[in-house]
Amino acid sequence: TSDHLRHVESMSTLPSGAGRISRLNAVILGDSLASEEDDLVFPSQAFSDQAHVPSPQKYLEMYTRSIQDPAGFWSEIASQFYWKERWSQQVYSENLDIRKGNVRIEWFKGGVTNICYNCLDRNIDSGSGDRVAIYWEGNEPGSDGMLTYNQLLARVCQLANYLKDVGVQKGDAVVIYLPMLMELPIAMLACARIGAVHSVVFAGFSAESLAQRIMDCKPKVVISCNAVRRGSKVIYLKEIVDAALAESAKNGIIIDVCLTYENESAMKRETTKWQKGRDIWWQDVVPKYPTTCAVEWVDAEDALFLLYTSGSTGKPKGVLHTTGGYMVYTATTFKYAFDYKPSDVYWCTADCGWITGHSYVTYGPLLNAATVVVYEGAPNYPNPGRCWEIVDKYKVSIFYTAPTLVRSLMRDGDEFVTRYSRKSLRVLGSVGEPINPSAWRWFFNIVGDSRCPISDTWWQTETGGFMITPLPGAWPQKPGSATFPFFGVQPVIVDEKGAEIEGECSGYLCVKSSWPGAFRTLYGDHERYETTYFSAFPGYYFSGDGCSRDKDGYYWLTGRVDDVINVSGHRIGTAEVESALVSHPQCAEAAVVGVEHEVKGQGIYAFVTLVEGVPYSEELRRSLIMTVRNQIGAFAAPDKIHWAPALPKTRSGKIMRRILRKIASRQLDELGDISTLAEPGVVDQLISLADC
Ligand code: 6R9
Repeated sequence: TSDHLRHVESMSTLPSGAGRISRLNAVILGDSLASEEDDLVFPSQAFSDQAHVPSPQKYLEMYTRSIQDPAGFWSEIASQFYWKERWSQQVYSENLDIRKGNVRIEWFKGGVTNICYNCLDRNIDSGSGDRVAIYWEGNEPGSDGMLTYNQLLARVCQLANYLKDVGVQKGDAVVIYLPMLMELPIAMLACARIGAVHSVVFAGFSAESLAQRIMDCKPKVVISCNAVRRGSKVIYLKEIVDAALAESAKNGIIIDVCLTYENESAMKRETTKWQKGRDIWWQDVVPKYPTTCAVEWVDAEDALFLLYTSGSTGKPKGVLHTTGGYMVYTATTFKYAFDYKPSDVYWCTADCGWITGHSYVTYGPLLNAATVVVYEGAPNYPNPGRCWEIVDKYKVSIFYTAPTLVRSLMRDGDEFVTRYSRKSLRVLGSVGEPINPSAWRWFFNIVGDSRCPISDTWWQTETGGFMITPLPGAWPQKPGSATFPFFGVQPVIVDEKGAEIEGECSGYLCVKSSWPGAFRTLYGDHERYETTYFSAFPGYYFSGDGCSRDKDGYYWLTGRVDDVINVSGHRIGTAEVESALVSHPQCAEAAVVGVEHEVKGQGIYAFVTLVEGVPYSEELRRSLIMTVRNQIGAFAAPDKIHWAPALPKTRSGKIMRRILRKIASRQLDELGDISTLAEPGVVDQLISLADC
């Protein structure tokens, strides 16, 4: 059927690999190998023997079935969940081709279920009630807590009852602006239980960003807390919420209920500013409600959540995921990509404010009755050994994180790692950006003691779950490659004209046909959904990423090909940063590009033209950066402001970002053809100001 299948068929004849790890060490010691691509790292025989998918042959068998008979493959898996009513005859229906009408994806339509019920009640009914659902670790070493599945259900039900009582109904939006407290997954699950649509906003976003999201989805209730400790800092979240609610009220969106958790360790309620009538302390009301709450049964295609993400243009997009397909997909990808077993303890360092926290802190793991570590604090606080201290404390066996953290810990030195045992670890994971081979090797050799496979999972907010990922027992890995597609996923690489390229190649990464976890629309803007994702290459979903495939069929992600920057695994649209900069009264024009950054992957590099007559100054630089922090959040602050008397533009007025990228990365001999510029002299001016 597909090109990929043919590749995989040839892969299944690879030699089986126990003992090949020594070859990896040879690379580190400096022996040169033909190329990075030839560097294979095999799982140990013992690992493969116990794995869900123990061999390339088994992968091939399951993958082939998933492509040839998606309906059969996925409905068998879906049957393991509880459905109040089974889905209709037709397991899925889709149209991904805008030339044939509106883009539409539906899975398990007509099926009636509830994802909270499947995470909690179903697992409790099958004997997991006393299993630990969440180990919570506070920012300060020594502060911790835990909830069993029974206790988690009780907490979720209390909040669900409260939300119903204040008028939240099926289909209503609820905005959640919380740090990594247990209350964050509790709030998500409580919404899901009553059919409300949660929209979690990462608690690092500014008041303006929060307000923008509130105004877009118009929630019935906002759930937050007064403050949080992160590392040695205290962040006063309630002040940010107050400012956001004031801003949205100015625009006619009035929020009646702001449920606020008193995070005592960071701030006492007495010192928290309060708006009587609107603000309610969580602790004063929620515990009074019954610990059981009837489930709101929903259609598989009813909305589960909205999550805003950055695009290359305009304001953030509300990515909408529905219930049934997302449930089946997150649970299944979690199980296979991490080779999850009931004896595992799982820790994902992502915040629930991002998709990784939705799919792989909350839903995927809990659907598998897993024990999840939720960590409130900064990963290097009070020192760079904290992660491994936590791993040893809870006997974490699956550790899932981002390359940026790996690189930053790598810089801090091996001794912070090696002083801890880490012997509970058996699978490592990486997400958010391509992991460079040297970080991969450090993660593998030092953190994992050369015995834990790394699942480098490529996916997106839009895809709901893993798309290209190692299955750790099945495949030899190549450091830096996300390896092969997950079951049911048909990646294709296309050229500029949208023609599929076969074999060894590089181009734009697209996906053919749908998978259960795919997003269904952009909230309130289906047209933008179609134009952003389905019109560049008609017939395919376009990811926005570049990708190459090597001679063995391995996929290598090469980063965004649109105007999205990936800073520490966070997606930031250049347009958003530019619009924040130009809102500064002294900024006339701004152009933002990504540059390579040793720890963050990419850094934000901003070219700024000032209003006529305004002089450059250190103070102004700081004030411009402050403006971006206030409008988006600290994580989007530019790393560099480059004063630009003018920007290089074509005669039609288009900013030539290609040239700006080269200047930003100081590749001055690769500027290429600048003769099409309206004023070629601009380039020399910019170069002369590079280090001012
Ligand atoms: C899950 C998540 C999506 C973008 C995506 C790509 C990059 C994520 C990656 C990766 C290479 C990986 N990305 N995982 N690139 N290898 N394993 O991060 O979602 O925040 O929507 O970002 O992140 O560029 O397009 P999201």
